[in-house]
Amino acid sequence: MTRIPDDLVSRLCNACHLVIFTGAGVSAESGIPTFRDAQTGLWAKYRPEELASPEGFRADPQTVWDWYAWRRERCLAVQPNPAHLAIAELERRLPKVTLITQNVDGLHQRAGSGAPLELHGNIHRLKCFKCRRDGGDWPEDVRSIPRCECGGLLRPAVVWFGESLPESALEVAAEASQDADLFLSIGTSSLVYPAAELPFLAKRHGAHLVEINPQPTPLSARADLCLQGAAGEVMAALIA
Ligand code: BJW
Ligand code: ZN
Repeated sequence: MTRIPDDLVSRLCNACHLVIFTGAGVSAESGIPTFRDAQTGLWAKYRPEELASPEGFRADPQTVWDWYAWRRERCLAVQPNPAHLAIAELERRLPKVTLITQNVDGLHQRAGSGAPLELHGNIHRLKCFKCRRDGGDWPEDVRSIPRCECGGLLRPAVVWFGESLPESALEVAAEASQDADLFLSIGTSSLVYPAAELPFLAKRHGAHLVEINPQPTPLSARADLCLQGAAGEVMAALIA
C-alpha cells in the first residue's frame, strides 16, 4: 500500500483550490492502453501522426474511422477504476476542485465527476471534418463514415496533432492552474503540448506540485513530490 506523506494529507485537507490534471495512465487500470507504451500502447503498431492527424484522416479516412470505432467500443466496455472514483470523491469533499483531462474516454464522467475540462475532446462525439460543425453522438454500428449536411465526412470530436485545443476549455484550465494552491498531475507522460504546460504554469504561480506516475517524466524534476505508483493505488490511499 502506498504511503502518503502527512504533509500532502494536510495540504489536501486545507486546499482552497485543488487542480487535478489527468492523462492516459489514469485509465490504464481500467484496461485502456496508454499511447506511448512501446508494447501495449495504442501506437505500438502505428505512428501517431499517421492516425491522429488531419493528414492521416485525409489520406485514409476509413482506417482512422475503424481505429476510433474500435477504441470507442473498448471505452464503453470497461469501467472507471479507483483513480477515477477517488477523483470524483475529492470533488465532493473539497470546496473547490477543477478537473482537467487529456483523456477522451468519458470515464471521469461515468465515475461521477461533474464537468471535466476535456482538452483533447471526446471520443463519443462527432464533428464535421470540413465545416467543423458538431456532428452529435457517435452512431451505433455504423461501418461507413456518416456525412454532414455540408457533404463533409464526420470524424471523432477529438483533438489531433496540429489542431488547436478547444479555446475556452484551455483558457479556463490555464486560469485554474494559475489559481491552484495544490496541483496533482496524474498518469501523463508530460510530452504533449500545450496541455503539458499547465503543471509548469501552476508551479510558477505558487502551487504545490505533485506527480503521480510509475515512471519519471519531464515534469518530475519540477515537482515538489513524486509518488511513484499506479494511479488507482495512490489515489485510493490518498482518500483513505
Ligand atoms: C500510469 C499508469 C498507471 C501508465 N497509473 N500512470 C511545443 C514543443 C514541441 C511540440 C509542440 C509544442 N507545442 C505543440 C507541439 C506539437 C504537438 C506536440 O505536443 N507534440 C509533442 C508530442 C512533441 N501538439 C499539438 O499538435 C497540439 N496542437 C497544437 O499545439 O496546436 C497549435 C496550433 C494549431 C494550429 C495552428 C497553429 C498552432 C495538439 C495535441 C493533440 C494531442 N492529441 C492526442 C490524441 C487525441 C485523440 C485520441 O485519443 O486519439 O491526445 S495525442 C495523445 O497524447 C492524446 C493524449 O491526450 C496525449 C497525451 O498523452 P498522455 O495522456 O500523457 O499519455 P501517454 O501514453 O503519453 O503517457 C501515459 C503515462 O501514464 C506514462 O507516463 C505512463 O508512465 C503513465 N502510466 N500506467 C499512473 N497505472
Ligand atoms: Zn460540415
